[in-house]
Amino acid sequence: MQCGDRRLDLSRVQVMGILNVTPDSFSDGGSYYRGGCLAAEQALQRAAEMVDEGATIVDIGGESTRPGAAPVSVQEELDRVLPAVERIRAELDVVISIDSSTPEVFTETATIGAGMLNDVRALTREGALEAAAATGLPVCLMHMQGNTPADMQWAPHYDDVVQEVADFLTRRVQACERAGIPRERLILDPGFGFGKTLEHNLRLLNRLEALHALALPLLVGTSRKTMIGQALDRPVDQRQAGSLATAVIAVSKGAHIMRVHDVAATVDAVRMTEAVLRESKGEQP
Ligand code: 9MG
Repeated sequence: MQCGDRRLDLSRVQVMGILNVTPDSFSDGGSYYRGGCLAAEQALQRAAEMVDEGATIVDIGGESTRPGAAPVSVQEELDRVLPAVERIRAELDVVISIDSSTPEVFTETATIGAGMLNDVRALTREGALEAAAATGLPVCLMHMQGNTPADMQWAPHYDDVVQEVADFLTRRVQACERAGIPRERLILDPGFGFGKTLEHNLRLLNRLEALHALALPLLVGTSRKTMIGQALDRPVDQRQAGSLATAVIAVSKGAHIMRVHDVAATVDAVRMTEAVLRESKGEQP
């Protein structure tokens, strides 16, 4: 997949490292937001570590998607994200993904070298489809029940979670195509933890193959999420093993990109899973 001037080989699973540049970072063990240049330098350092560990994509987010997180103005989001994108773009050979739903952020970051857009709202904000189309970049469309991270965990309900997620993503793919974003530039994500109970998340992971019916690459983000805390009764700083287990399952069910905090451990888990899968197809280890 062409990501700006860099190419992503989706015939192997790619690991996307999470880089939050928000003051209330979710669970990466430390936010890279300290205001201005210092934040950008720290974001660069963390991104460099993740690239050394095998990440080929870094996902930079300036708006927290944690339930109940305070909304952020467009200017604030730009102020958080742009310096980090500039520094990482100048120093590292990595695809820069922009975790945002904001049209102005798509436009500005694309101008300075972002390689893909990752929108948890699947381009539903006003002007988002048009702005994303104009960047020419690939877009990850994620499913979320409820309109915002603030209200998504309010009694999530589905008659058939897998079917409803697939139907939503199908409608968003169609909306993208109508707006001039071709299928070749789309990646899909069931949105683990976004408006879903533990049971919904486990069902989606078990039935991930069902989303291959849409014939697009799949991105999966389960790293350190509440679903792992609930299944194992573990606080956020003790969820690495559970996260790796979900990565192995996702890869064995055909995920193309894993969005994670623990890059080195995930790369090993993913490569091992791929080796086993290759053997099952009679290929060289
Ligand atoms: C920003 N963000 C947080 N969780 C995510 C997930 O599961 N998928 C994607 N695409 N983005 C996410």
